[in-house]
Amino acid sequence: MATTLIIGDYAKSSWSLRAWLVLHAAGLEFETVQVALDHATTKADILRYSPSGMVPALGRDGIVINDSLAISEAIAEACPQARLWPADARVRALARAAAAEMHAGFTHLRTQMSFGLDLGDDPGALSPDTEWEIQRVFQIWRGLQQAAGGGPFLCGEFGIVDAMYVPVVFRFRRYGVAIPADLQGYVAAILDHRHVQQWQALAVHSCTA
Ligand SMILES: N[C@@H](CCC(=O)N[C@@H](CS)C(=O)NCC(=O)O)C(=O)O
Repeated sequence: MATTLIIGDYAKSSWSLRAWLVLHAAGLEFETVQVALDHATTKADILRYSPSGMVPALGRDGIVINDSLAISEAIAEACPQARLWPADARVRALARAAAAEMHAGFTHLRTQMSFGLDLGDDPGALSPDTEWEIQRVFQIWRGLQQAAGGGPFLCGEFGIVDAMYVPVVFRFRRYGVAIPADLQGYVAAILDHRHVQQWQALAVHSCTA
């Protein structure tokens, strides 16, 4: 059964990164089709594959699933052995809430601190709303780690909730947001994760090609 993930540029598409990480975490073999963002033809190019005109989209089982969270849920169902959500029902509910909050919210943080893999950019003076959302991310990370009772990731092994927050780790790194001491291990684990590193390598390669 062919599985194809439609993604945007590695250096630009945070939502593509999330879905791509989930497919890798599931151990699935899949092809990628990349559509360049920010071009005059981008919308039309994406619409050839994805009815929403957005990436990521997943072609599998004769259907196209658009949206990173829907893709993640479909993969979690298809690959239960990958344990992409925590086994404990209470921790799973908290992880789902955290993933949903990321997916639907953090608009100030996302607007003021745009996604990128580079370092040392200046976001300007952070608005109070952005400052609040940064603290809210830290609160979510702490809450999950305490509920799950062990790392190295938010709920133990790398799962969907981690994939949802990887682009935030890159945003924090890009703009030099200070990570509280108790969360530095988590950020290091994300940046060391082999698929996170693989995505960064692909971004470098695609920039120089
Ligand atoms: N809620 C969607 C958001 C997807 C999204 O915003 N994708 C951006 C790229 S990261 C996109 O496709 N933009 C279309 C464009 O630039 O024309 C999801 O979770 O997949």
